[in-house]
Amino acid sequence: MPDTVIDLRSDTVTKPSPEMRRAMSEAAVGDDVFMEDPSVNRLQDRAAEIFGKEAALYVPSGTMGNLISILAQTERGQEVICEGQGHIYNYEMASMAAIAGVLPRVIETENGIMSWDQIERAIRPKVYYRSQTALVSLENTHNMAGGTVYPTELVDEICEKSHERGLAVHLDGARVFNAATSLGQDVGRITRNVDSVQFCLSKGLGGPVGSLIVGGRPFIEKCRRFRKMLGGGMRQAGVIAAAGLVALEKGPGRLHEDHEKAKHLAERLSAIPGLQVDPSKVQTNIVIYGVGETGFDSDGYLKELERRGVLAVPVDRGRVRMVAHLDVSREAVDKAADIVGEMVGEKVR
Ligand code: TLP
Repeated sequence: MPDTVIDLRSDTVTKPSPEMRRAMSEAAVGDDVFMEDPSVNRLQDRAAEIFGKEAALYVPSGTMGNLISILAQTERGQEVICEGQGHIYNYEMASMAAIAGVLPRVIETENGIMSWDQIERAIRPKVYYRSQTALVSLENTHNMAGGTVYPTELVDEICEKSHERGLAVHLDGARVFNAATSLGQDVGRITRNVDSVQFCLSKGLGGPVGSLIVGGRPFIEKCRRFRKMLGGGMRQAGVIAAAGLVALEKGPGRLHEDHEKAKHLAERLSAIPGLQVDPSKVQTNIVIYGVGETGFDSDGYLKELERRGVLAVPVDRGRVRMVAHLDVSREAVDKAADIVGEMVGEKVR
């Protein structure tokens, strides 16, 4: 493998900046299980303020944040409506079933965006011998559909109508700041009507560890108990929260750069014969494209690409994902596109 590797596997691969490292070394800390860590408290207060919600809770990962949000808003034997390509359904170790004891009621879509009509048809009738729908879970941006964005009016409609039916709405907002950037609206607006949000510091925002759950105060207090139950009560977590605070303050303002790099990457890839890429579908920092006509399957394509110094991940047998982030420059994106072009060209020829 060449000396320099261009890592487009995920926006999770970024390393903490010098400013984050400084904040970590200087962080005031305390025991967060006693709720006495000033840095964690500041991070939580700031998150709640930015989202315009009552309270927030720092959790070790997005996966735990989603599970806790489900645990706090469902009972065993109930159902959660979610999308078929969604993270919560495919990449979280079936935790909603294995730990929360709820059944995912899955809606398949092309682009990751569920309509109210689809959701309504998935709601169980209110009869005692049928499992009851408790929660609707949205993903914004939708990762494996290619970083797609929910129109805010649709989120509002889903929330209003779900609430009328007695259902809560959770948002897996791992990349909600990317959604807000793409929409040109602030995160508080686009999440105004959802009951709970999980967002990640460790993705596009560039933080090293953790996510926040944001919502009403009684909900967050319930989440705090479930976090402890799952072993997610951290002690002097201020050391990592301090870096998270830098990510929260500084990260959102530069996400448009990642979106530009992803769009540019998609445009470059679309000029390579054999790849199926539609740059007009790239709304944020994620590019998913087909490699089926190159003569490679995804695994073969990624292995050969890795040998040439570019990393990406598979989506399925015929599609791969590349993600633009803080630690990859526009020049690196161009270089990656050159390498893909050479590799595919040799194969197709
Ligand atoms: N996504 C990761 C992988 O797990 C696929 C990535 O590289 O994109 N919700 C969404 C929408 C996510 O994309 C992820 C991580 C999570 C939740 C989970 O966050 P973590 O990794 O902090 O548990």
